[in-house]
Amino acid sequence: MRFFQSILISVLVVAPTLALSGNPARIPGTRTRSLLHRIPGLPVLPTLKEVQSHRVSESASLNLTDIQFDIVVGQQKIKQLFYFFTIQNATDFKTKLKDNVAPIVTSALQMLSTSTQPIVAVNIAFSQTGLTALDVTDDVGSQEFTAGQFQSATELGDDPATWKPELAGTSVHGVFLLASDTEDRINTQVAALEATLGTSIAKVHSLLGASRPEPNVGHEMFGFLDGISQPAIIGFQDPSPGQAATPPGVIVIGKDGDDQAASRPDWTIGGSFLVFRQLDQMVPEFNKFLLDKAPTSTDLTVEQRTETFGARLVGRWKSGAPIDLFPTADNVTAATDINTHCPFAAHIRAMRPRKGIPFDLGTSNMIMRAGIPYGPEVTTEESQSNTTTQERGLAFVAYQSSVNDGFVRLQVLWGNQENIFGKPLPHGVDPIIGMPTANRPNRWVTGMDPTNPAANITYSTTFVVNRGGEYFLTPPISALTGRLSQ
Ligand code: N7H
Repeated sequence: MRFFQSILISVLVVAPTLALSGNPARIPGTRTRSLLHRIPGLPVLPTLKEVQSHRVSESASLNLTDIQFDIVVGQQKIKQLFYFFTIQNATDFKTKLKDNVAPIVTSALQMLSTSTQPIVAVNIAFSQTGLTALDVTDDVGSQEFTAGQFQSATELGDDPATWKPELAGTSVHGVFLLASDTEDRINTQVAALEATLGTSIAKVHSLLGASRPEPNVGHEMFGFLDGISQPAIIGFQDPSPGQAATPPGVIVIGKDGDDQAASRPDWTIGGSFLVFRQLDQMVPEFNKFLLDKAPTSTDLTVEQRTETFGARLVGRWKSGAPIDLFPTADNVTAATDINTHCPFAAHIRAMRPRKGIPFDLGTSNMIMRAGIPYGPEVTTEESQSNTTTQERGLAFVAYQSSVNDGFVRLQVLWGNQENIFGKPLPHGVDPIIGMPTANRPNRWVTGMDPTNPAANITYSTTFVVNRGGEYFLTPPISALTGRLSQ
């Protein structure tokens, strides 16, 4: 039986390739180098062999040939372009979606081996206005998605004036996510898609993400290793020691763990809600803040004090080592450990409250992060003037089956609010993504000075500024040739 299941999966992987020679949207070629980094400390994906032998996928009945790749691979991409578009001719677009785009959309299964990865991995997702343009009016079970992200910009803590005009509003109908190892290859894929889709769509905005150069591969722009704490999807991957596990339906619509599974339209099963945010990071200003506000200590050099302060704000050292286990200095070799507690206000503890809260959180608020940095490295002039002059930051992407339980809960309740869960020590707001509010224009944190945990650091600067975003539905691949193109 297992033998036949393996054959079935192999056939599903190979069949589209055979059927699609002649598709102008497909760029030819085979891969010898993986599309993904293998970054020590980040969760390891199962191999194609493991999945084909059904060691991990059968219990969750995940159809990995139907799930788009970005939902499960996390933050190990080398380069990724976000290409936002509006649909201009729905009839024409539907035909091309079915005949040309769907066949080149990359599945989760395809990404698990270099030999099955395409030259450029392609995903596609639609906003509510995109579904409406396609005349798909089904209730997909998310008020946030239906309203669009701009509508709740203020509730999220954004200043709508910082949104790029092309993202403000609801004119973005969809987004292509194009991942590869070089920008040239991505550009070739863009040209092929544009030539194929013609005037059925028009580009609204694009953003090229890229992993940072050595020695910062895998690190976000403030310098911290990113993408460490991701939930293991039960049935897809075996959790590594200390890694939290989640039922698949917390991330994938319609699966075990999705509270609304019974009422989801059939065609959405195997999809996920994609939250996109273009988050500019004010790196020189952040570094200056660390220098100015680091708690004083006679035992540490200025550099050690600022490093320690930054680590306590995030909850991890730049290497990824948890501050909880290594409170006084970074420990590069321990960067693969996943910790359980650190300052209450620290970003990772705000985003995943752990010990010290009066109940077990469960798994329903977990998200799968899939972002990538964008923009150039900080220049000498920017460092010297402590002033950002070029846009850089994190193309934040998170997948979940409930935008409300996932991203919105994390940003609005746990990120922006002070003193959630009545923790023993007033702790302040998330120093990385917590936003100022009308009632609390200044942000503040405690727990930064281990010798005086109650000391309150108050500041008015914001180091992360949202330049716009949208809520999308990343449908299962079958919906591209089914409901969405009918
Ligand atoms: Fe965060 N950072 O560099 O400071 N994040 N984040 N994030 N984040 C994490 O575990 C960062 C943002 C989460 O279970 C790490 O991957 C930056 C948003 C969650 O331990 C680092 C930005 C949201 C976790 C950063 C940013 C989240 C997490 C530690 C914006 C959701 C896992 C490494 C520019 C609303 C928590 C790691 C856990 C970890 C940073 C944004 C959520 C270093 C710079 C918007 C759930």
